[in-house]
Amino acid sequence: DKFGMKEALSLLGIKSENSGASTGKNWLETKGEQISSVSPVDAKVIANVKVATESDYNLVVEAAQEAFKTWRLMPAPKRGEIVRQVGEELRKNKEPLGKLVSYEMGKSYQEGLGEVQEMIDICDFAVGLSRQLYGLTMHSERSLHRMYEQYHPIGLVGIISAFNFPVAVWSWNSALAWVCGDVCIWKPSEKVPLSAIACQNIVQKVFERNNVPEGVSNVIIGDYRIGELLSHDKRVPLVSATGSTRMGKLVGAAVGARLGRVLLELGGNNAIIISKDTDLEMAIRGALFGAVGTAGQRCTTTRRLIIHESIYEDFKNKLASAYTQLKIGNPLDENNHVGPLIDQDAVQNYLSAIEKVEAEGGKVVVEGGVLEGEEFSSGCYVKPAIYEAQNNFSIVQHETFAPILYLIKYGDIEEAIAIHNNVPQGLSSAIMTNNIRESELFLSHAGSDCGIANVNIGTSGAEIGGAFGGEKETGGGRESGSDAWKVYMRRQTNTINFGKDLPLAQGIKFDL
Ligand code: UN1
Repeated sequence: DKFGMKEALSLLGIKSENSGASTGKNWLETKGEQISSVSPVDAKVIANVKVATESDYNLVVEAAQEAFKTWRLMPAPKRGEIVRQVGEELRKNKEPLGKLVSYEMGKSYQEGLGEVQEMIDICDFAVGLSRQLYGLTMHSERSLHRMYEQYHPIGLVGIISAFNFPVAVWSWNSALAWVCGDVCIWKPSEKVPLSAIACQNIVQKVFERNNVPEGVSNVIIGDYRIGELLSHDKRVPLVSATGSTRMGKLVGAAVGARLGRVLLELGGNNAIIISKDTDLEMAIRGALFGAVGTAGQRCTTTRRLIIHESIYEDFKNKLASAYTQLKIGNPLDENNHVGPLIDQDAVQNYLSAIEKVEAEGGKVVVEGGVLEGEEFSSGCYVKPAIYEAQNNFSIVQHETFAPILYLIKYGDIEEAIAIHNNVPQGLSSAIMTNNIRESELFLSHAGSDCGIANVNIGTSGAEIGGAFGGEKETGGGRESGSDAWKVYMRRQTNTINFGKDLPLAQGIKFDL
């Protein structure tokens, strides 16, 4: 236990056997099967969880419905004050929670800490927001009338989160939803249940001090069946789902069929255009972190580099030599850059993508492979790989959640942008250039079609202050900063007559 994991688990209230459903202080006697959280770092069982059944799910939804009746009546700035305290509690728990995220998910400890920092930041953001949540005032066309709009809480918010950001993505949703007056039901990925249990325990400390009722923060652990229950449930007006495009299409269809609201944050196929007018050192660093950070398991991971032909060979060689410096191994050891993939299935997907790119005619630049030896005994450690490819290869059009980077050559900037946009996904994008014509074109309406477009920054590592999400098969949703809060509220237009007549709008006369 040289990384102090036992202590971290005990600080976070993780036991060896855990319940898979909670309404706050209350952890239910869940009736489902027992699952184990196995660390991809060393294949050890961290702890067990008894997952939730449909009847457990219903108990949670009923508690949430009850809680909403009182939570929505608390003034928003008071809810903000409670979220402020959640941020404080997260600051106190940053190291143990970052460590658990690193151990349970496999990302580096630094990235685990970074993820908790995103949670702290969104809490700060939500506190300020709690005194805003602005609607507009309009001028009525009728005399002695007033017209304005209000944002009211929408109700129960289902949050389906992915394994790769086990804690931050939930907090982007829950911190905003809470200040908006909503109550949350969180279905974390069953690959990382303990990180969710830890978050619930942290929040509960604050909620208990502030007499927040049971049912404002709920966790429900289980497989896709819990996601299906949430998606079909009319009692849940908003479902926010982060994960694969395949999952998002199912959630979107089910919620759409009942005309509920979705916030979808799905796959990316993010590229960086490397112009001939680029600062090579900066471009290499941006591409390197984007492609191998979190072992290629961010939705914002750089998957394609579109490189100008005049610098192509030079860039390729420099990047390949940077790859030889990468240290792969236990992510809790701060000397390592790249940890394991989440599980054996992910390793299989990685291997099959390599097979496919080779079969389609891709040329290897940096060879991949699964690492062997004692340090890698979980079988989840893979070498980041680089291939020269064509954008229209079917494997290049597809998001493989692993560190495989495709290099594509271009001639002029219009061609680069066309290649860039020619994928089904539209999350994050970047151009590395010192040429203002190119960068402005890239950011223009004829440029990148993604929800995020950066200049001289890689594709990953977005700040929480902006709206996060993307277009096309990425699902169209926006989470986190800017005015993303609006999706968690229902808008009401109010018109008030304070005169003695009843004039009709549009000048209609209706006299008896
Ligand atoms: C994700 O991979 O689902 O922009 C979220 C980033 C992080 C969030 C990624 N701030 O890379």
